Amino acid sequence: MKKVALVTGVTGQDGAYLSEFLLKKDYIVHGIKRRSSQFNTDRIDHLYQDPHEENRNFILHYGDMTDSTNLIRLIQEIQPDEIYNLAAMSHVHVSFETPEYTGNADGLGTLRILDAVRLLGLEKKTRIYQASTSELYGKVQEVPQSETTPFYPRSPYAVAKMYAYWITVNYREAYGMYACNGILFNHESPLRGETFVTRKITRAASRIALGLQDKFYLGNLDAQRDWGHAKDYVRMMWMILQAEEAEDWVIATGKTTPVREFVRMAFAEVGIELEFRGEGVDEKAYVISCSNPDYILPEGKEVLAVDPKYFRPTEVDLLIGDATKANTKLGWTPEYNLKELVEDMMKSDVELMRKERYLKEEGYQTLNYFE
Ligand code: NDP
Ligand code: GDR
Repeated sequence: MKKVALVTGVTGQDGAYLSEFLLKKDYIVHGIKRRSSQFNTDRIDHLYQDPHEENRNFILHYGDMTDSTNLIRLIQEIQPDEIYNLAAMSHVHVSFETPEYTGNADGLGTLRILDAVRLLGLEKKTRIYQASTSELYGKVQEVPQSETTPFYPRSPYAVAKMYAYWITVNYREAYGMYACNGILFNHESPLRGETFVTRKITRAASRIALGLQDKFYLGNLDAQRDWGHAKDYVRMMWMILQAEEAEDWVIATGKTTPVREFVRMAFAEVGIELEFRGEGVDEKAYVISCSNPDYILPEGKEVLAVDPKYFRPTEVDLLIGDATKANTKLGWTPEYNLKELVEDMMKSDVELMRKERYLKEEGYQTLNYFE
């Protein structure tokens, strides 16, 4: 019998990589997508199977984390062996603008999944993975951060995820359910949403190199993140649910890097060396050399400035994870280092932007948003 997985947030970065991973492991994968006014399935279109085909192993359903009856019905129909709860309003800055919705989808949404499994009597059948986050650590209490580090969330997103974390632990303890938190540190990829900082940087670096854009703006360049590759992290989600005991796990690379350094590394991939001058809101980055003949930028050109609108009301300054438990108990180690991650993202974005430049040259309207 094939194992059956249900993936919420299937249209997101992790949902796409996880679905690919599970399909390779011969699972039947059900995904929950939201009804939006346009298709939002770009990341999983290559997995799509016509609903008229027989014996499909990738099946999409409409649903929403704010709709209990929908979730109960889907879980009843699908009877999953494993649920990966990845759906969330996942942008930390946006959560300050939509705090109530974020609490509903990210916090209560997790309760809805857990309670549906309990109500349907699937406690002993269905294993649940909850997408917890290093944002729980928030204001620095300890470095590096491990499973025993106290939480101090610093955004409506992180507070909602803290509820989700504890309700997962509570359902495990109260009802003997196999429910686990993966406390994942930042993970990125060519599929990363365009408004998270790494993708914003790799898109802008590619666009600037190809002459599609003059400069770009970021917020806090001093923030430090422990960045890994999403492909390595979805593998670990699956490993977590195969472990004998249901537990909570930190997944991280153990190395941290400032946003400024990520910018430098991205531009270096297209042969552009940058120098940062000024401090705080006056900090800017300038081209000091351009070694790639395909991308000619004049020396001294300003390519990056700080815009305080990207500052958060409360910031998380430093994240660095200690994944010793996952390394030793589950044998997990990441395959990608930061340099390889930046290379992968830049390669993909340069290719995308070449297409965009071609379309623009042919007179077509292209998508320009930089939030
Ligand atoms: P994305 O933002 O790329 O994807 C989020 C997914 O959730 C999308 O499929 C989105 O659908 C869906 N979604 C949002 N709101 C709802 C809702 N109300 N009902 C149903 N679906 C909804 O996130 P990632 O793939 O990067 O992250 C996956 C999970 O892991 C998230 O929970 C995130 O908070 C968490 N996480 C991520 C980390 C990271 O570094 N990437 C680190 C730690 C945790 P749509 O496509 O329609 O918008
Ligand atoms: P984060 O990721 O908040 O860590 O949450 P993001 O890439 O948004 O920010 C990382 C850091 O970069 C700083 N920054 C900017 N961020 C954005 N988005 N845009 C900017 O212009 C900018 N300039 C500087 C931020 O202030 C921050 O310090 C991600 C999400 O995937 C969450 O869902 C997940 O839980 C955590 O990672 C772990």
